[in-house]
Amino acid sequence: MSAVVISGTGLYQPPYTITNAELVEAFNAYVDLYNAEHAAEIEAGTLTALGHSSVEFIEKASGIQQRYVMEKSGILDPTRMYPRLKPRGDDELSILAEIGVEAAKKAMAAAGKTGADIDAVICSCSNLQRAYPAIAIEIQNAIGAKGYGYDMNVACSAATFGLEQAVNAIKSGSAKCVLVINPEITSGHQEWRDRDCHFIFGDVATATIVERADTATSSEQWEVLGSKLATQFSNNIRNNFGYLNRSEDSDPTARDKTFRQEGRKVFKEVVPIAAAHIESELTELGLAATDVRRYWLHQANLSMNQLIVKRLTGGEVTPDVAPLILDEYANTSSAGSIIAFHLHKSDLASGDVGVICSFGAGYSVGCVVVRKR
Ligand code: CO8
Repeated sequence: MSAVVISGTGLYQPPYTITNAELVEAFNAYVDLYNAEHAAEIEAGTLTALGHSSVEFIEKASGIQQRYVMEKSGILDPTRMYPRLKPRGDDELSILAEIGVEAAKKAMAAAGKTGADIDAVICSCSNLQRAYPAIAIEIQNAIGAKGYGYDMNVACSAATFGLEQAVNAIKSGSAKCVLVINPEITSGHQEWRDRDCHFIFGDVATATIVERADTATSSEQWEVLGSKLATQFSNNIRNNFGYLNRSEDSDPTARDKTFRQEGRKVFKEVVPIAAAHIESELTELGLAATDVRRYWLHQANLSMNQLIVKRLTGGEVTPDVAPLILDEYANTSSAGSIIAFHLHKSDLASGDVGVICSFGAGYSVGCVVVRKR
């Protein structure tokens, strides 16, 4: 059996940025409006006044400086606080497929492939736009790929889980060249009115080409040495939006229908899970954490990533060992570790080993160990 390689990656970056200063200004205007509107209840003690957000808090707690979004005027409108996206007809490419196609084109160019070379498309992300038809099948059609396509969702770990499915499809012979896409329009399901999380997410799309080594022709190839996936149920990151909301007669705009989390608990519980998970996969492959030249980690929180790598290597955690992209992109859910891999892999030498690792809601954790050819 031929080895399996990652032969190309691609990144689509949305057209708008929102800085922390812009975000906080809009959020604080929303808070002032809310508190003024509910002044009587707040005065009577039946409602708690909302507090202002601050740029200093966001930067210190998360490391995030800005985020990219598909549309910003709606998010920054204190009377709205979510994006304004134009509805599209059934005969138009849907927005999630569109950004997936843009990332896919770049990944295919990097891998030296055309749509006709692709025989499986996996769209793996946190926030799928609709129930069916699968976004992956729409993308398969748009790029002229053969074979089959399907959607999957493992929240922030969707990319590494998707990569393992791609590797397995190639190993089993059900595909020869797989396109894995992670289109994330997190702004649609982010709760921009909640101070605890309004700064966390950004929009983006990434794409990865996984194929048999004996068909790969690109100048940069990464052999997949192994991968490991794990899940452990937790309610600490949850979103109850879903197809039964109507039948349950529940309010579609209620707080539980967008992203919510117990951030502190997530931080504390996921750091040891992720570190132990990476270590166990490296051990199975006969590698030590210090043999790893670079860690491309999920991008949720700067301190979280530093702690994970520190636990693993015991050494100093420099951006060279664990590159940071969340300062510019924020948390892009499944796409974060792939953005880090895409932007910070070319300087490594042949033979260097790296780990792509994601972690998040579920809980879910996935790692893919790669070696540059
Ligand atoms: N401005 C000022 N003060 C604030 C703000 C703010 N914006 N937010 C909170 N505070 C206050 C709090 O109220 C609290 O006050 P008090 O001490 O009086 O109670 C104080 O600041 C400290 O708050 P926290 O304890 O919440 O602050 P932390 O230091 O823990 O930082 C973080 C918060 C940054 C959220 C941090 O906990 C964190 O990064 N945790 C890890 C989160 C994580 O990795 N989550 C992964 C989720 S993503 C995922 O799995 C995919 C989901 C699908 C994507 C959906 C897209 C929409």
